[in-house]
Amino acid sequence: MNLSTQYLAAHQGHQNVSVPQYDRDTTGIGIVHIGPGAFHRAHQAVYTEDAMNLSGGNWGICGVSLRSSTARDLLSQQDYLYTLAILDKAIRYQIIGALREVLVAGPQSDAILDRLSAATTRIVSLTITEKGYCLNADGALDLRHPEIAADLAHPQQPQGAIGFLVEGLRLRWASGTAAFNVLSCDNVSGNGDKLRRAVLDYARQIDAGLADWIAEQVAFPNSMVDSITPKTEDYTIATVSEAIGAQDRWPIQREQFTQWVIEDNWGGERPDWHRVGVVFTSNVAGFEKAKLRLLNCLHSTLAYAGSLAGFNTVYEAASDGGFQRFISELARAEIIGSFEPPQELDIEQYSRDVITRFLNPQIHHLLSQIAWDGSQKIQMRILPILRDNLRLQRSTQRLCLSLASWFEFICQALQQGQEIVDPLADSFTRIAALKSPDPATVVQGFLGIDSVFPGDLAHNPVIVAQLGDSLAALRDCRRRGGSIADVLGVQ
Ligand code: CS2
Repeated sequence: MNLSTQYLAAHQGHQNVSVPQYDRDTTGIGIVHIGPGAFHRAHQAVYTEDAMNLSGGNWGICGVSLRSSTARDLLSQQDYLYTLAILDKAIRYQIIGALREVLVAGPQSDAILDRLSAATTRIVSLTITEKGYCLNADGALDLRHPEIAADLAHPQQPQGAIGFLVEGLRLRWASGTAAFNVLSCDNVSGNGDKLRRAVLDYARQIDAGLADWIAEQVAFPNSMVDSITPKTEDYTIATVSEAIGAQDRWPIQREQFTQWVIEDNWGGERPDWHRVGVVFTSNVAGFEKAKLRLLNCLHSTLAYAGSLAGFNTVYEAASDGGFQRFISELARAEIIGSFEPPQELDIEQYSRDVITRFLNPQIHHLLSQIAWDGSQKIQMRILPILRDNLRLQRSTQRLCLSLASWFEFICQALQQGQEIVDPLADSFTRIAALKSPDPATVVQGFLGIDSVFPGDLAHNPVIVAQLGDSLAALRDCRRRGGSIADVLGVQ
């Protein structure tokens, strides 16, 4: 039996498989989500599902895929239902019905614009990853970015997220339809503020009046999102389909922990997210810094240093004594204290809880997945901490070792001709310095990438020296066949 609407009726009340409690057939679409990948389907869509289970409402989701048709091709065969497997001591399964359709940019761009301009659409949310914002190192829209330049040349046939947002809003402006609100759900600090600035910069290139209308009418709340969501693997499909008694072509697996903090600075309709655990607050910044710095920075550290040490998953790397001590020390000595945490957060406990989450044996989280897009992620996860620690005259040694492990990760991939998943992959191959045997030359090669490293860091003598020493130590360790724990300084 395939997972389908028919399955739901047969499984109402199944003890280990929960199903939608609202009538999907009479529930309208109220949200367009750009980037319906694993994280969206494990996080925002689940909060929306839970809100509709409790309070109903026309909050069905239209997913918009900008590049791949996989989500549509697989999920359309099962009425867009999918299983969320919550991997805790006891695994729990929830069939999610909130996603109602997926449209693919290009062949279905007209339908996407129809959905974006429909009055029934009140929220447009996004998980397009750091690179989807097309920002430069200063956090402003890069008007020369190929995607932005292409959309500005043909603004009514957009291909990118920013282009679709602005064209959708332009159509509403032109037809006198109220604006939708925009909710960024990416690991980008000040994600709503940055997206608002990018959308206004883009709109101003088209029509100043449109930009003014957007500035006045559209809210772009900041938000922090969190739930460890490893990508779906073949065994996930097999075990979930077995557990629910139906073939699910694309289930999602996730840890039990989930958190969504949204800035409470907007009116307009929204699902009853506040009734299902979403926190609305004026201080999102503290929560997002805690998460980006105490979870994502440690994730990236394990992704690069752990891969260099031969580990494959977060669990393997975090279970290694030397690595566990290093990331705990990194958090204690160089991350906690680099920012003002929310008053309601016990930051030391939060930091310990993050490492406990990394040690969940049920979660098979590949370091290679976390390693993607390093040139974008380090700008959100490592560089801001370096800047704050320099300003506060705090230690930066461990952070530089983390950053140097990314350098070495890229250098080894270049040497071995391995695929590098990063928007700057081609640029790396063209920077001769990255192939140098001299660590200081390699460091200069990376720091010279001005779309990643702003001048204040790239020319800071302390940072340059610490990066050079760290890279030299990593390479010396590799030459000696030693343990990277020696380099991490914690046996
Ligand atoms: C991870 C994040 O892939 C990555 O870069 O660090 O996806 C991480 O799993 C989530 O932010 C956790 O909320």
